[in-house]
Amino acid sequence: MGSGLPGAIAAQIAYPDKQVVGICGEGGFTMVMHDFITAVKYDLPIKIVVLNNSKLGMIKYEQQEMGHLNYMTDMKEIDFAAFAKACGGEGYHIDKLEDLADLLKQAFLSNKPAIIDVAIEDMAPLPGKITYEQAVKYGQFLIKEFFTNKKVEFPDLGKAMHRIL
Ligand SMILES: Cc1ncc(C[n+]2csc(CCOP(=O)(O)OP(=O)(O)O)c2C)c(N)n1
Ligand SMILES: [Mg+2]
Repeated sequence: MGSGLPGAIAAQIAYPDKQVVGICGEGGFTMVMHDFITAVKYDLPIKIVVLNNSKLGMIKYEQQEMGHLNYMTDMKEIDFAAFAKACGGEGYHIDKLEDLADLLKQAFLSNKPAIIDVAIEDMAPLPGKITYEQAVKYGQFLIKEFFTNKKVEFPDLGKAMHRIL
């Protein structure tokens, strides 16, 4: 985690004739985002795609799968496109699928370093196969969530079935 941006900078220096693209979650990106200034300083035309769900998604679902209530997994909404511009680079914000192709094209036609902040859905990552223990612990999370926060949100059982059977 946190290696996407510095990795992209290093790759662009090592391969100046290639187009380098870094893809990161917003949580990983915020660990190292100040490094974007380095890309601007050295005119590196890297494109960083930030998959932004405003949360530490993997950890959120790991906590649930272990039977815990969520703790400290929500991030504040951050305007990464504005940050990119403030650093002297280019910033794009995409929150509609219809805008994706056009804005990506715009970003790739430019020679400047760019951050492409893409809003993504909040979806549980795989395990491809859900084990019995994971299902029991997840049940504990649902019950805790109900008694503590008065919330009941069941996952899509149709989809989950495919991962149990
Ligand atoms: C250096 C480091 N710190 C912490 C972790 C544990 N960790 C794994 S995924 C994750 C959250 C990632 O959040 P984000 O980058 O927003 O991706 P998302 O899961 O939301 O797609 C954390 C804290 C790690 N893998 N590496
Ligand atoms: Mg995230």
